[in-house]
Amino acid sequence: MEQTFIMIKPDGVQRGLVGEIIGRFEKKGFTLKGLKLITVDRAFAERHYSDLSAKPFFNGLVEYIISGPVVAMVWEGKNVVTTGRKIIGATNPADSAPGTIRGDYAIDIGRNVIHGSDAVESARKEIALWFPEGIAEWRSSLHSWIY
Ligand code: RTP
Repeated sequence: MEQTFIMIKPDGVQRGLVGEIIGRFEKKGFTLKGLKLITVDRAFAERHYSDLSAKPFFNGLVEYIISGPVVAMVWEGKNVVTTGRKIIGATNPADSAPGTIRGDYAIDIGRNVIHGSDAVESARKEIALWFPEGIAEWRSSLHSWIY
């Protein structure tokens, strides 16, 4: 089953949006496979965003991500990468539709509350980076009500 890496950024944690965001993924029917509250250092944040190192906003982005604890998660389900990005909404909250997380809770691209992997391959890399200890194995009778 497909997995994605979802991170509630420091602004989302400080603003008390953790429960709301987890609830949206849970109620959709996705399965929570990894979860931790963690403050990362500069080297780790730079590694996570290494693809963006040439961007003019890179330093500000790294400062933002290391500014407080984040909630790192692995969610599992059919098409969870693409559907997760839809639940999150467009990168710039000015373009995010109402009903999406960023559309409902963010205003500025530099404080857009949440990250979600953009492809199955990047999800695999991000899960390996953030959860080197591995993720939960659990059986659920829920699946037969969703698939
Ligand atoms: P994310 O990785 O956080 O899910 O975001 P994304 O794929 O939707 O967007 P991406 O282009 O990968 O950018 C990563 C994060 O960088 C910040 N950003 N700031 N012009 C700016 O100031 C700017 N552009 C992007 C955002 O926090 C974005 O989520």
